[in-house]
Amino acid sequence: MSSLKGPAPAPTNFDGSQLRVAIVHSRWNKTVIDALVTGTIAKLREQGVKESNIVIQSVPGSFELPLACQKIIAGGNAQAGATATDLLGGLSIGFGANPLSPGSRSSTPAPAVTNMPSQPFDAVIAIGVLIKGSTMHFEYICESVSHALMRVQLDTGVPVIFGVLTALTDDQALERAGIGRGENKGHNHGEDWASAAVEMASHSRRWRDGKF
Ligand code: RBF
Repeated sequence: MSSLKGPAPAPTNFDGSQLRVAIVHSRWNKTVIDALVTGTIAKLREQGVKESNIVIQSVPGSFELPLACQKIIAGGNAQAGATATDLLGGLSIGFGANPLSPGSRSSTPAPAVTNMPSQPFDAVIAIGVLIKGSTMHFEYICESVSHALMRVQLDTGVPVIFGVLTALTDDQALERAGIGRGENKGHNHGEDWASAAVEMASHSRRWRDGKF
């Protein structure tokens, strides 16, 4: 019998071929992190996201994830803006330049833009693994990180996928990464996060354009 838990499949298949996605992961509990990141990348690729459009960054622990997501989104927007300016070949319309007269363009030649990222991030996937220990850190970090990641996505308007496992035991964490030690290997939740990223990024583009 299929499980009651987990996401139902999306009503349509989403095409990730035009999307740019960032993965930011913490380095605490690295065995589990590595499996989750691998599962996430594999599923993104399966959904058509180009390797060159997947950016991976790491931070020490989960507590660092929200700020990293915020900065990465801002950096992606800045890159996209810079690329747009470069495409204009440094055209300057203002003091000292008459855009109507030939040869009045800035003397800076347009740099080759082929390797420049030309679009902001369509989604960011934040991956961390919190395992309950004997201190209150678990509760504090879980609470603040989940609230802060929500804030980042609402403040920026860019989908931030909640890829933070909050496990009571090591075995729980391993099973949620599909590498359980027992008979039950579990399921790699990274795959679901990749699908959520592609779906939310696709919806966001459509909704932004008023297409429902
Ligand atoms: N970071 C995690 O990503 N997962 C953890 O399970 C985790 N447990 C921690 C337990 C303690 C007692 C402390 C002090 C930190 C822990 N961190 C954990 C690191 C935390 O997210 C952050 O990187 C550091 O507190 C530095 O800001």
